[in-house]
Parts: sequence; structure tokens; C-alpha cells
Amino acid sequence: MEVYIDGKFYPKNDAKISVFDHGLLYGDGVFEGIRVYDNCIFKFEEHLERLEYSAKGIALQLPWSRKEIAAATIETCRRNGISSGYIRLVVTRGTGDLGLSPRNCSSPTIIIIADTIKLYPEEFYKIGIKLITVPTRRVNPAALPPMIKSLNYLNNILAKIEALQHGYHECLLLNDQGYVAECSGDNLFLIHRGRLLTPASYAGALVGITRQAVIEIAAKLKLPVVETNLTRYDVFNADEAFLTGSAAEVVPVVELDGRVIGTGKPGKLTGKILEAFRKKVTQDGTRIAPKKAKK
Ligand code: PXG
Repeated sequence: MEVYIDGKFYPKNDAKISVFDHGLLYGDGVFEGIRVYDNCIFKFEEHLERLEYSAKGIALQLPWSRKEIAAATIETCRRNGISSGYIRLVVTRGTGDLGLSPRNCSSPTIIIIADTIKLYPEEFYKIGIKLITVPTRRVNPAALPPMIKSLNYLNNILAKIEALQHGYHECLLLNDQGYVAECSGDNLFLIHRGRLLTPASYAGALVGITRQAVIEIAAKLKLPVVETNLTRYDVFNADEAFLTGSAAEVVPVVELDGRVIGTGKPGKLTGKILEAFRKKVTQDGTRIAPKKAKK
């Protein structure tokens, strides 16, 4: 494997950055997790735009154009022979002195990894996942806007640890008002009486790219989508539920806190959405290799 760092490629074991990088010292940086499906980088422009927005959100001026970042990303996929996989694009504040001030950091560092990923066991997509609500609350949007995909993931990691300690792969995080925010690394959707319900970003949810893709699919399927405050009560009484994320894709949810959701099996509409999603991923994005001509 070769990793891209600041314009050069390094073998995996030599891909290193300074211990004085503020990305490490303070979690000062932003990132994207992007899927590649059959030589198509899914929603690539949307990911690059979110990276720019995240960077602006932390007052980090990207010294590279979107075109330059895109070209480096595509080159990283090519070099690693990744036609289907996962891209981790990381921008840190760069190397500086000790002390919080980003002013003593010379220039941002960009890292691009192209690899494969498997987040959940295959059976979850068929039988669904069970969730638990964790005590850790999603950080208040006024403290750290959830739209910023920052390198500060401790809030999510603490929640994940609590889930794992109880034998669960994923958990539900509530915000400090007690409303549903999202999962540790995925967005949550409910289906109730034919409508899709999902928390708004200001309730503590990342504006997920997969979430957005599902909203587009819902429009095509003529399913109304409502961004609204939700409680655990709404999850318990939903007809169906599912998670979305670039790494997770679309995962049916069948239980929360030991209470069965709907029939306890992946829902019909969830299945339709998952099917439409699988079609969309190779249509909706940036090609990194020409499609082979049909014989
Ligand atoms: N919420 C959070 C907190 C996330 O981190 C999502 C929702 C889903 O967003 P997308 O845009 O992917 O549909 C995420 C996704 C990784 C990694 O290691 C990234 C995420 C989650 C878990 C692992 O790259 N981000």
C-alpha cells in the first residue's frame, strides 16, 4: 500500500507525520470517508465540498484547490489498485509548537489512504442490527457543530466503547435535550406510516452524504422525508428503522434497548431503499477509469 502525504507517496510503514502535528496533539483537523464502487467515487464532489465546509468551520484555509485534491485522490486509488474500497482523506492543521494556537502551524498536512473496509458483518444487512442507547450524550452543536467532520471523535468513541461493553456493535446517542442525535458513526432514519423521519443536523447529526443520498432516493420513491426532533419513544414505535453511512451503507435496525422495532425483521421499505442505494452507488459519482466497452 502507498499512502499520499503532502504531494508524495510513501509505503504504508513509512507513511508518517510529525508528533508535533496539531492533528495528533489536539485533534485539530478534518476528514472524509469516501466509498469507491466499481471505479466510481460515490458522491465525490459532495465529499470534497463537505471537506471544504469542515475546513472553513475550523478556520483552516485549504492551500489546495478542489481539483488538486480530487486528482491526488484519484491517483491514490490508481496506485493502490482500488476500484472498489474506501478512501480516507485527512487534513490536519499541520506541524506546530506546543500550545493550542493554530497560528504557529506552518501549513496544513494532507493524507490520503485508499484501502478496503468492512464495517459490519454481512448478516447485519440481512437480519438487521440491534442498538443500545448509551449514557454519553452527543456534544452540543453550540460547542462543536456536528456538521464539521473533525478529527475530534472522542465523543463518538466514548459512545462506541459503551456500546461494545454491552455487546453491541452500534449505539444511539441522544443530544443534551434527550432527543435522538445519531449513532456513533452513522445517521439514523425511522419509517412511520410511509414517511421517513430523521433528526436535523442541529439536533446533533452529521450531514451525512449517505443520508443525503437516501433523501434523494426517497424523493424518487415518492416517500416524504421529515427532519424532526425524535425521541426513543419514536424509535420504539417506528414501523422500520435503518442506519446510513459511507462505511456502513444502509443497515436495517430491528431493535433498540431490547425493544423490537416493527416486525423485528428488516422492513420492506428499507429493503427498497437499500436496493435503490445499491443501484445509485455506481451511477452517482466520479469515474476513475473508463467503463469497459460491452462486447
Ligand atoms: N455520523 C457520524 C458521526 C459519522 O462519523 C456519519 C454520520 C455518516 O456520514 P456519511 O457522510 O459517511 O454518510 C459518519 C461517517 C472512518 C469513519 O473511519 C467515518 C465515519 C464513521 C465511522 C468511521 O472513516 N463517518
